[in-house]
Amino acid sequence: MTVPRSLRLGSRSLTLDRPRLMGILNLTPDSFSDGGRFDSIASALAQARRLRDEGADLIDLGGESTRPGAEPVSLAEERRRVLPVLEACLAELDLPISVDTSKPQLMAEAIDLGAAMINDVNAFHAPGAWAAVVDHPQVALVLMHRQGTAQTMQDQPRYEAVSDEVIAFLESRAEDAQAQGIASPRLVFDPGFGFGKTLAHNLQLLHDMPRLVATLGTVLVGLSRKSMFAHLLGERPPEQRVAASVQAALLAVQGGAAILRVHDVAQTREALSLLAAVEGSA
Ligand code: HH2
Repeated sequence: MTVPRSLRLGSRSLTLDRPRLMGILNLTPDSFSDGGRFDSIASALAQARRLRDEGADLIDLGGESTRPGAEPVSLAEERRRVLPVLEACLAELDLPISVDTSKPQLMAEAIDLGAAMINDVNAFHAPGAWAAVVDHPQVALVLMHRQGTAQTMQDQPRYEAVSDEVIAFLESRAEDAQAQGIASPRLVFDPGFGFGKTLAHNLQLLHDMPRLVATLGTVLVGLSRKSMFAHLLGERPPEQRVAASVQAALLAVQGGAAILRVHDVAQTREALSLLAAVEGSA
Protein backbone atom coordinates (compact mmCIF):
# COMPACT_ATOMS: atom_id res chain seq x y z
CA MET A 1 0.00 0.00 0.00
CA THR A 2 1.44 3.39 -1.00
CA VAL A 3 0.79 6.09 1.56
CA PRO A 4 -1.26 8.90 -0.04
CA ARG A 5 0.56 12.23 -0.20
CA SER A 6 -2.42 14.20 1.02
CA LEU A 7 -5.76 13.87 2.75
CA ARG A 8 -8.86 15.77 1.78
CA LEU A 9 -10.35 17.54 4.80
CA GLY A 10 -13.48 19.41 3.78
CA SER A 11 -12.53 22.32 1.55
CA ARG A 12 -8.84 21.86 2.36
CA SER A 13 -6.18 19.34 1.53
CA LEU A 14 -3.65 18.31 4.17
CA THR A 15 -0.35 17.22 2.67
CA LEU A 16 1.14 14.25 4.46
CA ASP A 17 4.74 14.99 3.56
CA ARG A 18 5.37 15.61 7.28
CA PRO A 19 3.69 14.38 10.46
CA ARG A 20 0.48 16.20 11.31
CA LEU A 21 -0.96 17.04 14.72
CA MET A 22 -4.56 16.59 15.74
CA GLY A 23 -5.23 18.56 18.94
CA ILE A 24 -7.66 16.92 21.38
CA LEU A 25 -10.58 18.93 22.76
CA ASN A 26 -12.88 16.90 24.99
CA LEU A 27 -16.23 18.49 25.82
CA THR A 28 -16.99 15.92 28.48
CA PRO A 29 -17.19 16.01 32.27
CA ASP A 30 -15.33 12.68 32.57
CA SER A 31 -12.52 12.32 30.02
CA PHE A 32 -9.47 10.78 31.64
CA SER A 33 -7.17 13.75 31.03
CA ASP A 34 -9.09 16.95 30.25
CA GLY A 35 -12.59 16.01 31.50
CA GLY A 36 -14.62 18.93 32.88
CA ARG A 37 -12.18 21.61 31.78
CA PHE A 38 -14.04 22.89 28.73
CA ASP A 39 -17.68 22.95 29.72
CA SER A 40 -18.66 26.28 28.18
CA ILE A 41 -18.44 27.39 24.57
CA ALA A 42 -16.07 30.19 25.58
CA SER A 43 -13.64 27.91 27.43
CA ALA A 44 -13.74 25.32 24.64
CA LEU A 45 -13.09 27.96 22.01
CA ALA A 46 -10.22 29.40 24.02
CA GLN A 47 -8.65 25.94 24.20
CA ALA A 48 -9.20 25.41 20.46
CA ARG A 49 -7.40 28.69 19.76
CA ARG A 50 -4.57 27.63 22.02
CA LEU A 51 -4.22 24.28 20.23
CA ARG A 52 -4.16 26.13 16.90
CA ASP A 53 -1.57 28.63 18.11
CA GLU A 54 0.60 25.78 19.39
CA GLY A 55 0.62 24.27 15.90
CA ALA A 56 -2.31 21.87 15.58
CA ASP A 57 -3.18 21.01 11.98
CA LEU A 58 -6.70 20.01 12.96
CA ILE A 59 -8.79 19.70 16.11
CA ASP A 60 -10.77 16.68 17.31
CA LEU A 61 -13.94 17.47 19.28
CA GLY A 62 -15.31 14.71 21.51
CA GLY A 63 -18.54 14.62 23.50
CA GLU A 64 -18.36 11.12 24.97
CA SER A 65 -15.50 9.70 27.01
CA THR A 66 -14.16 6.35 25.83
CA ARG A 67 -12.03 5.71 28.91
CA PRO A 68 -12.40 2.24 30.49
CA GLY A 69 -15.59 2.12 32.55
CA ALA A 70 -17.08 5.32 31.05
CA GLU A 71 -20.89 5.51 30.94
CA PRO A 72 -22.53 5.84 27.51
CA VAL A 73 -23.95 9.26 26.68
CA SER A 74 -27.34 9.90 25.00
CA LEU A 75 -27.53 11.39 21.53
CA ALA A 76 -29.24 14.49 22.93
CA GLU A 77 -26.46 15.09 25.44
CA GLU A 78 -23.66 14.44 22.96
CA ARG A 79 -25.28 16.85 20.46
CA ARG A 80 -25.62 19.47 23.19
CA ARG A 81 -21.94 19.17 24.06
CA VAL A 82 -20.49 19.02 20.56
CA LEU A 83 -22.57 20.96 18.02
CA PRO A 84 -22.40 24.50 19.48
CA VAL A 85 -18.62 24.22 19.92
CA LEU A 86 -18.25 22.82 16.41
CA GLU A 87 -20.17 25.82 15.04
CA ALA A 88 -18.09 28.26 17.07
CA CYS A 89 -14.80 26.65 15.98
CA LEU A 90 -15.82 26.64 12.32
CA ALA A 91 -16.81 30.30 12.53
CA GLU A 92 -13.68 31.46 14.35
CA LEU A 93 -10.77 29.21 13.44
CA ASP A 94 -9.29 28.63 10.05
CA LEU A 95 -8.68 24.94 10.76
CA PRO A 96 -10.29 21.65 9.79
CA ILE A 97 -12.40 20.19 12.59
CA SER A 98 -12.88 16.49 13.30
CA VAL A 99 -15.71 15.09 15.40
CA ASP A 100 -15.04 12.03 17.56
CA THR A 101 -18.33 10.13 17.63
CA SER A 102 -19.86 6.73 16.98
CA LYS A 103 -23.42 8.00 16.54
CA PRO A 104 -24.58 8.19 12.90
CA GLN A 105 -27.01 11.03 13.52
CA LEU A 106 -24.34 13.18 15.09
CA MET A 107 -21.95 12.30 12.23
CA ALA A 108 -24.55 13.55 9.73
CA GLU A 109 -25.30 16.75 11.63
CA ALA A 110 -21.60 17.50 12.16
CA ILE A 111 -20.93 17.05 8.43
CA ASP A 112 -23.84 19.35 7.57
CA LEU A 113 -22.31 22.03 9.78
CA GLY A 114 -18.90 21.63 8.11
CA ALA A 115 -16.87 18.99 9.97
CA ALA A 116 -13.96 17.84 7.81
CA MET A 117 -13.37 14.48 9.48
CA ILE A 118 -15.32 11.91 11.47
CA ASN A 119 -13.27 9.93 13.97
CA ASP A 120 -15.08 6.78 15.07
CA VAL A 121 -13.52 4.58 17.76
CA ASN A 122 -16.06 1.92 16.71
CA ALA A 123 -14.91 1.97 13.07
CA PHE A 124 -18.39 2.83 11.71
CA HIS A 125 -19.99 -0.31 13.10
CA ALA A 126 -23.25 1.31 14.26
CA PRO A 127 -26.19 0.70 11.92
CA GLY A 128 -26.43 3.70 9.60
CA ALA A 129 -22.84 4.88 10.17
CA TRP A 130 -21.62 4.31 6.60
CA ALA A 131 -24.85 5.80 5.25
CA ALA A 132 -24.25 8.97 7.28
CA VAL A 133 -20.90 9.59 5.61
CA VAL A 134 -21.04 7.95 2.17
CA ASP A 135 -22.35 10.96 0.22
CA HIS A 136 -19.72 13.34 1.55
CA PRO A 137 -16.49 12.53 -0.30
CA GLN A 138 -14.80 15.62 1.15
CA VAL A 139 -14.95 14.20 4.68
CA ALA A 140 -12.09 11.99 5.91
CA LEU A 141 -12.90 9.00 8.13
CA VAL A 142 -10.84 7.56 10.98
CA LEU A 143 -11.43 3.84 11.54
CA MET A 144 -10.11 2.65 14.89
CA HIS A 145 -9.54 -0.88 16.18
CA ARG A 146 -10.80 -1.86 19.60
CA GLN A 147 -11.53 -5.05 21.46
CA GLY A 148 -14.64 -4.90 23.67
CA THR A 149 -16.64 -1.91 24.87
CA ALA A 150 -15.68 0.87 27.30
CA GLN A 151 -17.12 -1.30 30.07
CA THR A 152 -15.24 -4.50 29.17
CA MET A 153 -12.20 -3.60 27.10
CA GLN A 154 -9.55 -3.70 29.81
CA ASP A 155 -10.90 -6.87 31.51
CA GLN A 156 -8.51 -9.34 29.92
CA PRO A 157 -7.68 -8.44 26.37
CA ARG A 158 -6.31 -11.40 24.41
CA TYR A 159 -4.78 -11.79 20.98
CA GLU A 160 -2.87 -14.55 19.21
CA ALA A 161 -0.82 -11.90 17.39
CA VAL A 162 -1.99 -8.39 18.13
CA SER A 163 -0.62 -6.56 15.07
CA ASP A 164 -1.87 -9.20 12.61
CA GLU A 165 -5.33 -9.07 14.17
CA VAL A 166 -5.47 -5.28 14.22
CA ILE A 167 -4.39 -5.13 10.57
CA ALA A 168 -6.89 -7.83 9.54
CA PHE A 169 -9.71 -6.02 11.36
CA LEU A 170 -8.92 -2.65 9.79
CA GLU A 171 -8.54 -4.18 6.33
CA SER A 172 -11.92 -5.82 6.67
CA ARG A 173 -13.51 -2.51 7.75
CA ALA A 174 -11.90 -0.85 4.71
CA GLU A 175 -13.38 -3.55 2.44
CA ASP A 176 -16.75 -2.93 4.04
CA ALA A 177 -16.37 0.81 3.43
CA GLN A 178 -15.47 0.22 -0.20
CA ALA A 179 -18.44 -2.12 -0.65
CA GLN A 180 -20.63 0.77 0.56
CA GLY A 181 -19.13 3.08 -2.05
CA ILE A 182 -16.62 4.89 0.16
CA ALA A 183 -13.37 5.66 -1.66
CA SER A 184 -10.23 4.40 0.07
CA PRO A 185 -8.29 7.73 -0.01
CA ARG A 186 -10.82 8.99 2.56
CA LEU A 187 -9.78 6.35 5.09
CA VAL A 188 -7.35 6.82 7.98
CA PHE A 189 -6.48 3.81 10.15
CA ASP A 190 -5.84 3.74 13.88
CA PRO A 191 -4.63 0.71 15.86
CA GLY A 192 -6.44 2.04 18.94
CA PHE A 193 -3.77 2.22 21.64
CA GLY A 194 -5.30 1.34 25.01
CA PHE A 195 -8.60 0.11 23.60
CA GLY A 196 -8.69 -3.51 24.74
CA LYS A 197 -4.91 -3.79 24.90
CA THR A 198 -2.40 -4.59 27.62
CA LEU A 199 0.89 -2.71 27.93
CA ALA A 200 2.57 -5.54 25.99
CA HIS A 201 0.00 -5.25 23.17
CA ASN A 202 0.49 -1.47 22.98
CA LEU A 203 4.27 -1.83 22.85
CA GLN A 204 4.05 -4.50 20.18
CA LEU A 205 1.86 -2.25 18.03
CA LEU A 206 4.29 0.63 18.42
CA HIS A 207 7.14 -1.67 17.48
CA ASP A 208 5.25 -2.91 14.42
CA MET A 209 4.27 0.59 13.21
CA PRO A 210 6.28 0.26 9.94
CA ARG A 211 4.29 -2.89 9.09
CA LEU A 212 0.97 -1.25 9.96
CA VAL A 213 1.81 1.72 7.75
CA ALA A 214 3.10 -0.46 4.90
CA THR A 215 -0.12 -2.51 4.95
CA LEU A 216 -2.78 0.05 5.79
CA GLY A 217 -1.57 3.40 4.38
CA THR A 218 -2.45 6.54 6.33
CA VAL A 219 -2.15 5.77 10.05
CA LEU A 220 -3.25 7.98 12.96
CA VAL A 221 -2.11 7.19 16.49
CA GLY A 222 -3.57 8.23 19.83
CA LEU A 223 -0.96 7.59 22.49
CA SER A 224 -1.27 10.87 24.35
CA ARG A 225 -1.15 10.62 28.15
CA LYS A 226 -2.57 7.08 28.08
CA SER A 227 -2.37 4.78 31.08
CA MET A 228 0.16 2.56 29.28
CA PHE A 229 2.78 5.12 30.37
CA ALA A 230 1.73 4.80 34.01
CA HIS A 231 1.94 1.01 33.69
CA LEU A 232 5.39 1.25 32.13
CA LEU A 233 6.96 4.00 34.23
CA GLY A 234 5.05 3.91 37.52
CA GLU A 235 1.66 5.27 38.55
CA ARG A 236 1.25 8.94 37.78
CA PRO A 237 -1.60 11.26 36.77
CA PRO A 238 -2.15 12.03 33.06
CA GLU A 239 -0.40 15.43 33.19
CA GLN A 240 2.80 13.68 34.28
CA ARG A 241 2.79 11.42 31.22
CA VAL A 242 3.66 14.16 28.74
CA ALA A 243 7.37 13.40 28.24
CA ALA A 244 6.68 9.71 27.62
CA SER A 245 3.80 10.60 25.28
CA VAL A 246 6.05 12.85 23.22
CA GLN A 247 8.74 10.15 23.01
CA ALA A 248 6.16 7.58 21.93
CA ALA A 249 4.80 10.00 19.33
CA LEU A 250 8.29 10.34 17.87
CA LEU A 251 8.68 6.56 17.73
CA ALA A 252 5.34 6.32 15.92
CA VAL A 253 6.43 8.97 13.42
CA GLN A 254 9.73 7.18 12.84
CA GLY A 255 7.61 4.11 12.08
CA GLY A 256 5.66 6.10 9.49
CA ALA A 257 2.56 7.31 11.38
CA ALA A 258 0.99 10.25 9.54
CA ILE A 259 -1.18 11.92 12.18
CA LEU A 260 -0.69 12.18 15.95
CA ARG A 261 -3.74 12.75 18.18
CA VAL A 262 -2.34 14.68 21.15
CA HIS A 263 -3.24 16.81 24.14
CA ASP A 264 0.19 18.50 24.25
CA VAL A 265 0.52 20.13 20.86
CA ALA A 266 3.37 22.54 21.68
CA GLN A 267 5.64 19.88 23.20
CA THR A 268 4.97 17.41 20.40
CA ARG A 269 5.52 20.11 17.75
CA GLU A 270 8.93 20.95 19.26
CA ALA A 271 10.01 17.33 19.30
CA LEU A 272 8.92 16.92 15.68
CA SER A 273 10.92 20.02 14.73
CA LEU A 274 14.01 18.50 16.30
CA LEU A 275 13.45 15.21 14.48
CA ALA A 276 12.95 17.03 11.15
CA ALA A 277 16.11 19.07 11.72
CA VAL A 278 18.17 15.95 12.46
CA GLU A 279 16.75 14.13 9.46
CA GLY A 280 17.37 17.21 7.29
CA SER A 281 21.04 17.30 8.27
CA ALA A 282 21.65 13.74 7.04
N1 HH2 B 1 -8.36 7.82 22.14
C1 HH2 B 1 -9.32 8.41 22.87
C2 HH2 B 1 -10.44 8.98 22.27
N2 HH2 B 1 -10.59 8.96 20.93
N3 HH2 B 1 -9.75 8.37 18.79
C3 HH2 B 1 -8.82 7.79 18.05
N4 HH2 B 1 -8.94 7.76 16.71
N5 HH2 B 1 -7.70 7.20 18.61
C4 HH2 B 1 -7.51 7.18 19.95
O1 HH2 B 1 -6.50 6.60 20.40
C5 HH2 B 1 -8.49 7.79 20.78
C6 HH2 B 1 -9.63 8.38 20.16
C7 HH2 B 1 -9.15 8.47 24.35
O2 HH2 B 1 -8.48 9.62 24.74
P1 HH2 B 1 -9.18 10.98 25.23
O3 HH2 B 1 -10.06 11.54 24.17
O4 HH2 B 1 -8.13 11.90 25.71
O5 HH2 B 1 -10.03 10.56 26.50
P2 HH2 B 1 -11.56 10.17 26.72
O6 HH2 B 1 -11.90 9.06 25.80
O7 HH2 B 1 -11.62 9.80 28.17
O8 HH2 B 1 -12.40 11.37 26.39
